[in-house]
Amino acid sequence: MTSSDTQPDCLFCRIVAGEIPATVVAETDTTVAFRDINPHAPTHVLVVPREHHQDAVELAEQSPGVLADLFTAAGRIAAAEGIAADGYRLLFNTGADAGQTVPHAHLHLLGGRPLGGLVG
Ligand code: D5M
Repeated sequence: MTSSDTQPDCLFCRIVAGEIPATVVAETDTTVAFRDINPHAPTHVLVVPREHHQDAVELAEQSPGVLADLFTAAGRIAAAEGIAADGYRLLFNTGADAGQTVPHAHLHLLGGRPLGGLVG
């Protein structure tokens, strides 16, 4: 799949466009962050690029500055959520074996409890 600004059938493109409701916690020119509908931690926010890219690697190849923007946004949200001092997890699932279910790059921000080891 190649990227474009938006994909009409993409769930997260539709959330970015305001066509599907979500609990948005932060927005920038390049990113939108909203609460995960199936949270795995007290804070579980998805930070997504406004542009459509199917995964983090494609985003890195095509818009590295926007990839950096996702991390900057996540750090600000962690601070706003009050979890920055205790720590939090940032992760991208990439592809089917990782459990990526939405083919629009999204950075998971998880925190608010001890998260344990990396492998689930
Ligand atoms: O993560 C995809 C995540 O997207 C998963 O944790 C559920 C979440 N999700 C799915 N639909 C919605 C809506 N409509 N709002 C908010 N969050 C949503 P993955 O890494 O692809 O497994």
